[in-house]
Amino acid sequence: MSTSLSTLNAWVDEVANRTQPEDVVWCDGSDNEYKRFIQKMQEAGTLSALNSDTYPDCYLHLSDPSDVARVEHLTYVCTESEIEAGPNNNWMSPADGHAKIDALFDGAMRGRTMYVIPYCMGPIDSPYSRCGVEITDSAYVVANMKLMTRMGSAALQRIEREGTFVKGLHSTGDLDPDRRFIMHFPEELSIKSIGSGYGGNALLGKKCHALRIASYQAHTEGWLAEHMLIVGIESPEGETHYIACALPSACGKTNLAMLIPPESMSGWKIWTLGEDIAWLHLDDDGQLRAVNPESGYFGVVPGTNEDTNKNAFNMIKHDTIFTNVARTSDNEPWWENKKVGEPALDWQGRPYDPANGKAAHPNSRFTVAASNNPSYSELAEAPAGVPISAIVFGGRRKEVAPLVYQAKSWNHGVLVGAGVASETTSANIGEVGVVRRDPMAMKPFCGYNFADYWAHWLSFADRTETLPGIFHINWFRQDQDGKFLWPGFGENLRVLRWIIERCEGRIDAVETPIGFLPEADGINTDGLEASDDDMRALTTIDAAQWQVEMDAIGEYLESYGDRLPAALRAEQQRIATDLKAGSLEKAS
Ligand code: OXD
Ligand code: MN
Repeated sequence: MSTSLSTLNAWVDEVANRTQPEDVVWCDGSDNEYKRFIQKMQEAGTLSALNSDTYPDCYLHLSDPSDVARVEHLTYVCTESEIEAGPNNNWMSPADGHAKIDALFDGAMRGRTMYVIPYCMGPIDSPYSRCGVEITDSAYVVANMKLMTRMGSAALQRIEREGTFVKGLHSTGDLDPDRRFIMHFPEELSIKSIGSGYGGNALLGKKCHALRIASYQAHTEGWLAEHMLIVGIESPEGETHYIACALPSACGKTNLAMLIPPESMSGWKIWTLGEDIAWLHLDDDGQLRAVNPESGYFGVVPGTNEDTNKNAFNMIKHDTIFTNVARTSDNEPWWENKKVGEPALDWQGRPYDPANGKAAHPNSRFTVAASNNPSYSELAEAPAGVPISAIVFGGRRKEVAPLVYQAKSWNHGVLVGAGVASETTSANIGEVGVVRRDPMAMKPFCGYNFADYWAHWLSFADRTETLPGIFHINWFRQDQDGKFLWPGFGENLRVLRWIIERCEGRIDAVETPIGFLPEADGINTDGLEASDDDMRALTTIDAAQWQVEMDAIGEYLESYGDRLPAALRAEQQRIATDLKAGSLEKAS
């Protein structure tokens, strides 16, 4: 296979000249091709089959121990002017970026095969979808791209028709962290990544294309590329609402996207459209609609068990690639909190010894096609996407943020998103457990200046009168003894139900300066262990704590200087002033 598109051929030739591969393979995306890659990796020793009785067609890949997560400090946005990338990104000029990384690509594929992967982000015939081509020297990347994207011949046909595509060049290089860079050139719609074979650093369709490049593109074209799950919630009456929810990495997006209704809500159904990324567009009637650009999941494994996420637990029992999990003596994958089995070998392939730390790496992952998910929504393939009733932001906060609240207006909701903060987790390299600002859960993923991004969000209010309500959730509140106040997981549906009822204007709420909170009996707690005191702590705010929080948000926003939209500053000041005037509560 090659292509009739001369610009694509020319780019493939140019890359081959620079990287000097032994051969070039164009990927067609077929199931047979996937099987050949799996076979080839097993022969090369980079993939091993897991227990074929209990985990049919499941495989394990162990990465280099220095290459286990996204590397935000080595990730750059290379725009002509530094201010366009903004203080939220590492910046290099395009000239310097290309010079630095091209030198590393010189001869990088010598003795290796170079794979050309045409892919489509989003349903293959959706006007909202965008295509790309990834060139890589990693067969593991090709196999993952097959599960995560619509890759191969159909994507190539669309690329040939449209003539435009995002260029993604990837090589594992020598895996030396000192020669590892992930660079984005949004003005050229191109990505260059070297030195890592892991996840978001290497599967370029995901964070690099569908978030960093796409957010930049969305800004110029009038849509939004967001770090959001998309889930359909069907009531016992058969009415389905779709919500898009942004949570920072490893805060439970996968669990929420495939939630299992608790026994107390047995007539309800959950339909998963996406668990990491949403592309949001206004349709001709001014309705916000979402598509998931991906077609598979790259999810955190530890903690997945029959109780926390039965759907995910079952979904990864077949046709799954595991990365950096442990193994049992009968060759099943194992991870912390799996609740069955014992580790025999750890994530580095060594006999398990607790003295070496956890058996599975905390950021170990599964890669699986979305259609494996028992709650997969057929509408995930719908070219027009789904209408969004509510946008939900959230974070991992042991204090301050209540269980749920609703913004008073779109502009207020943009402030709620801009003020998102969360305790860090192992999904990225760096200290774990410190609170960091992560606006719209996009801190590592927004391909341009956050101040311009917030202005873009605010501009949607000028384009339609039917925007969804905006909410904030926090499943992670703790009491003084460190106990979680809310049971989480399936019980989170109780909170989603409150959100839907608010969207439909069916229930009242308590108005506070930070937004609308549930009334005392607003959230159904029948059958829950949560005491009245716990519920009060979860659904009220502490005015003094919130004054500190609002000041912190104000200070953070001001770090964006003159570009900060005045409307956002006005929202922050309004709330800070109301809080200082006393925590007024009134029913609404
Ligand atoms: C992810 C992340 O891998 O957000 O989805 O880090
Ligand atoms: Mn993510």
